[in-house]
Amino acid sequence: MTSPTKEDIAAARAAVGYHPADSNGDGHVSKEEEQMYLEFKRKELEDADAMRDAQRKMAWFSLAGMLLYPAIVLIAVLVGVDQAAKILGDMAAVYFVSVAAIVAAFFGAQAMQTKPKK
Ligand SMILES: [Ca+2]
Repeated sequence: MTSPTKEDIAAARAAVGYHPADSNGDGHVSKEEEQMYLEFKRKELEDADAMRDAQRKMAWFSLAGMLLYPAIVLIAVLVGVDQAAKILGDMAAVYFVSVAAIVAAFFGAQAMQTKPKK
């Protein structure tokens, strides 16, 4: 077999489509295009990382609120603000379901993302 000629490479590239870094579509990745592409990729990764951090923080915050809720009710009773304790008690049902939904959505999304893609 002979080594691929320039025409072969061009044909292969045409079949696959342009390289994603080749933003002006001239079939050649220049230095600027390469840098732009790498910068874009880096930003993408940073965004994904920031999103994961935000979601994790939210899940932890929700869980902490859920665990501290009874303690807050207890404190309200002990301090003697009965009205606050009563309102917190009335809110509890809605609150727990909402927080459970947030946490479930977080772990569900995590599970879906970590599942290997076929
Ligand atoms: Ca180009």
